[in-house]
Amino acid sequence: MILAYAGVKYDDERVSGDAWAEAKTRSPMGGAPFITLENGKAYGQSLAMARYLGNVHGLGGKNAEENLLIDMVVETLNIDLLMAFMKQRGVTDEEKKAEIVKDANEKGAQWMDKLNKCVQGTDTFLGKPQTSIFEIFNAFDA
Ligand SMILES: N[C@@H](CCC(=O)N[C@@H](CS)C(=O)NCC(=O)O)C(=O)O
Repeated sequence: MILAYAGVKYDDERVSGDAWAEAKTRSPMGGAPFITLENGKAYGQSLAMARYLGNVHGLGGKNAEENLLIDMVVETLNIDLLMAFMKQRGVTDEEKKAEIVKDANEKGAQWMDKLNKCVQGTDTFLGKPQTSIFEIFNAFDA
């Protein structure tokens, strides 16, 4: 999405089955996603890749404090919120599962509200003043 947003040419390799078994051997951590740069070196970890591509294509913060704010938002959504929903993995009791989802939704709403307050008045996100976290999250989730 970062490369598409930045208008950069890239190969989007989507694999499954035997093709994934082969691609896995090229992944530095053995998982997906991973990126192979023009110099042939491959790197993994989605957030590290996003941070790198954001910095390379002018979507990073303008200074260390802006990067701190960006990382705070990204880690809240992509680690804490994701983990809250992931807790339902392997849970077979439907009632317990519903409880986990309810808890994750409640936490998510609280965190979104807090993050929205933190970005008000900043122009850090996609260069737009006061762009709502909800807009960004919804755009990436679409
Ligand atoms: N923290 C890593 C997680 C990577 C990960 O768990 N990838 C899974 C898919 S979501 C994977 O490659 N599973 C298949 C495998 O390990 O063979 C990231 O954000 O990139």
